[in-house]
Amino acid sequence: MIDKMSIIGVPMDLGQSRRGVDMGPSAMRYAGAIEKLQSLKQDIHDLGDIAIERPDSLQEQDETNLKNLPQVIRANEELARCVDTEIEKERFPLILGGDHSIAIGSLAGISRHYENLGVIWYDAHGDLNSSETSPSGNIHGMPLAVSLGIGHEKLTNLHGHGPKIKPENIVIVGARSLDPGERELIREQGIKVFTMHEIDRMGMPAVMEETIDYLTDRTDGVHLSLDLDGLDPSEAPGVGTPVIGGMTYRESHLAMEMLAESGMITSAEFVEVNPILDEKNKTGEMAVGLMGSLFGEKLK
Ligand code: NNH
Ligand code: MN
Ligand code: MN
Ligand code: MN
Repeated sequence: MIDKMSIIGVPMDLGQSRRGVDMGPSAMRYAGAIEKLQSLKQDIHDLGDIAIERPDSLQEQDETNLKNLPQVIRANEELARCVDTEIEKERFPLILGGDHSIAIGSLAGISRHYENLGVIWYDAHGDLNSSETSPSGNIHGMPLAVSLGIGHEKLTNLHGHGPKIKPENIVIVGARSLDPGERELIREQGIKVFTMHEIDRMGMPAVMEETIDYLTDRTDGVHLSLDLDGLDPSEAPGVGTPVIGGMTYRESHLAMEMLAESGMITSAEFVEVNPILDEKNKTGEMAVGLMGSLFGEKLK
């Protein structure tokens, strides 16, 4: 794994409807993210947070079914530029969200550097909606589809290129809430998905082994996009769209340790931490614990 790391906070809550997830970067910093990473890596640059606009509260929702589209585009353009520059400098970008719409910018910046970028989407949801299929109009339910080239042209072509990724280079882990349009897309495009059913049946070790084997053969870099709502809300309550029946903290920990051993992860983001909905920053602390495992923390 690349040893030099740059941390980029994205205090964005415009990709969904519940306030508070804009404080995610602060919550993870407060839980000791930077200190944890400094204990594991030699060269850490904390680039602080990207400036995010406020939504125009007087503006009517337009007919596109894409909430706060102009602001989401501008924030993601800025993030894409920033991520791109850090990779140019051979630094590992670690992005702290923010709602999951920021994956649009992360992947836009990262994917310029890879022929076959792999993506592990650790999430209760597929985030494969478009304005046509979205039940909510929330852009945080769309970033994976956008990165595949499906959706509004200003999103799919962000940072001047697209599609960013190929369907066969994606693995979704932990899905348990997929909308009808998302299921159709998964079937159509042959996307590899480990739902909670497979995790229960095979166990997390086998799921991660298969994920790692699958991606090793076909990719030249792998981005981990970890949505904290992938974890069970009884353990990680500080998320905007909790779905019961999720992965445990221990399972997630093991998944991160196996990824660390594989050495395959070349960029990562931790998103959807909402401290307003949390219990004493428990979810922020879990995010930091998972970062520790992902970046090689050892128990002995
Ligand atoms: N699928 C729903 C939607 O598109 C919910 C998405 N919410 C998420 N995704 N938190 O990770 O609105
Ligand atoms: Mn330095
Ligand atoms: Mn998500
Ligand atoms: Mn989710």
